[in-house]
Amino acid sequence: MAIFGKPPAFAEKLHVGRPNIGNRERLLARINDMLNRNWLTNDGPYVQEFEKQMAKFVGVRHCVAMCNGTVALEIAIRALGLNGEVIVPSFTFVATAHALQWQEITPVFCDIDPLTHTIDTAQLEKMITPRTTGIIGVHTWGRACNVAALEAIARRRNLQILFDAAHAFGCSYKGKTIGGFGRCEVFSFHATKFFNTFEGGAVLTNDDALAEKMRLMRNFGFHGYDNVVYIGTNGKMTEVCAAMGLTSLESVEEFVETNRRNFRAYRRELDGIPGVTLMAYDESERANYQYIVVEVDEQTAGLGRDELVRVLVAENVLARRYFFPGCHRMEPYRSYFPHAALILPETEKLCGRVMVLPNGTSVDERAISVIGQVMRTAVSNAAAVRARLTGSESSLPAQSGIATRSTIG
Ligand code: T4K
Repeated sequence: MAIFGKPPAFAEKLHVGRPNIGNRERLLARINDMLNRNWLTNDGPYVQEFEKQMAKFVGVRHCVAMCNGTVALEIAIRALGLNGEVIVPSFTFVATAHALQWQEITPVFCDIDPLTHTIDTAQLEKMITPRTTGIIGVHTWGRACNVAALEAIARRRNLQILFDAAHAFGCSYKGKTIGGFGRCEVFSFHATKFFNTFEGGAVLTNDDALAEKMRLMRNFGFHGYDNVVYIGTNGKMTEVCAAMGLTSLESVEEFVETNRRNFRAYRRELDGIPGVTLMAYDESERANYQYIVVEVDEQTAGLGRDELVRVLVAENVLARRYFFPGCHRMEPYRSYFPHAALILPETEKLCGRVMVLPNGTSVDERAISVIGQVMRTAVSNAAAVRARLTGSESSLPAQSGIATRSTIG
């Protein structure tokens, strides 16, 4: 093992979130056409085509393409008129919370169900106050949250409900493609997503008026040349991003198939490693299998998640601790709600156990087999690994974004 001075298992770094690139010739041909047309952004023909195809793929009336998932969330939140407090899970990428706080709306952090990693609907009900105006459910890892329960609560308590579906493109809930639930759903097409438009995002909705409002808001609120009717921003998707999106769409089934094959290989390779559990996907639903999510039980494995991540990083496998340490432990939320951890026990537990392994077209079954062997060997030799790591803090390669719990507080 590399931590004992051997060469790393991989000469090149293996990343979580390596982009999938579709057919390069098709993409370059589209970019050439775009340059010939001299139309680069502002609701160009590729964006319009992308929106049409996306709406059809998901089976909703409207797709409003945006420059990224975060701005798409911000625009959806503003268009729905949210204010005061909005309930979100703390176990999510910080963009979900920031999209609210950016508009001076307070994200109220709710715990998760430890089995699904999505918002705990029982706790959520108790967090509703007179200031609450909405709920953002997050389909974490592409596995749908309890949409039926959330929609029922929203109806009963007169709240707006939208979904952060950043991970869930191509996934289903009760057999229906994610994208059409709640008032609207927000996708991210960032480079690290299995389906990407370089940077990009979209809001999907069946609500005609809401779609129209978001279209205006993403273009500074302009309605016609000289007439501004809303506070708006620049949320437009560019033509080159839409060209990438159209090209990615042509390969989407292939990307899913690669992810699924890799997921099954991981399932084989990690099987029976004590204390190491691979998150399952519900085979009765459609999934994109993007995230290879592993939980580490330190008692059983003899090693904690952070130790296992360090072992993998030394082998050039850049496993990530998504979503460590939880939004409630990041600024400004940590200062706003210093005691939030007390009501987020499951989030706290998961943030200390979870890691994500590389997937997508840049890994294959051979690489996965080696990753599995590294993890199995580490756990089989837990005591020696721990002793080595304890004695050699500074000799391990650093990974950006890796900090220990004690440095976070
Ligand atoms: N809601 C949720 C639930 C989300 O997960 C996200 C984004 C959003 C909302 C917001 O959507 P966007 O505004 O991003 O569209 C990454 C992504 O930047 C972010 O999109 C994603 N979630 C999040 C889960 O992961 P980082 O900070 O971990 O990215 P970074 O730069 O460390 O990249 C990850 C790995 O990918 C690296 O090891 C290198 C590799 N990589 C990355 C890029 C950009 C490449 O190999 N090539 C590349 O071009 O956030």
